[in-house]
Amino acid sequence: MGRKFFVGGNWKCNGTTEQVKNIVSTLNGGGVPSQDVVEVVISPPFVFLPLVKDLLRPDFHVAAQNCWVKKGGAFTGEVSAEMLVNLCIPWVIIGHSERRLILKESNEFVGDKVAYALSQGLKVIACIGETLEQREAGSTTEVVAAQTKAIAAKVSNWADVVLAYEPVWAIGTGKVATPAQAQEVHSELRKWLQANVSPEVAASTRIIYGGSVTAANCKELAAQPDVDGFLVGGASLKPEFIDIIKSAE
Ligand code: G2H
Repeated sequence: MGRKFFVGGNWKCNGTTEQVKNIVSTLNGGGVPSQDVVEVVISPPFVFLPLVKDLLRPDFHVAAQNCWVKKGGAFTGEVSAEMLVNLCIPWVIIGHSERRLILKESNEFVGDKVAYALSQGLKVIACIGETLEQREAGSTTEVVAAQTKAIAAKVSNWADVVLAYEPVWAIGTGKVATPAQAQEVHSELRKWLQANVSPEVAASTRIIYGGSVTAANCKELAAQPDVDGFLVGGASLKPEFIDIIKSAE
């Protein structure tokens, strides 16, 4: 089974109502390949999710950038998976490095979150990736394997999981991984899934790349056999996001 190209736009903590309307209007006017060729998911901050969902073209979908690890209740400031389901938000990003590093989310906590979100019917973009220090120490494969293992330990159905490899040193820095660097890690991850989950899951799970993806570098990255799409931050707020979607072709 072929893996459909996947492009996510992670707006992070950016935007005003007016800016959101402008970005959505640009996206709605853009000519992109059909849904049979590429799956596009836009992830605005929580507060803008209903607005974006209402205004966005129907062939694009929306994602939250996080959700709580279990059923909602007395957890001030959190948003539960149930609430996202109630608002018909189909996707959620979990384990982004900004949450792992700044908010100290551990591998186990991320694994629990992925499992709970899936159990409620959400689809998950699960993020993994090594820091510069870890890459320079030669432990990239070990680090991403441990992050994936913590997810695999809690998840039995991978059909609704997209794995996003985002090297921390490439995030928002302008230092994109070379196509060969991305391919190497994606290939290692697929081998890990084959050996530790199943050959079917390894063959069908989309592994997307994130970290300073732009219109200028996306084509070469997309041409790598194990790069199944992108999670785009800064460039997803700009018209060039349309060109990144087009790299699916
Ligand atoms: C990585 C990426 C989006 P950027 O965080 O998830 O952001 O493209 O700005 O590096």
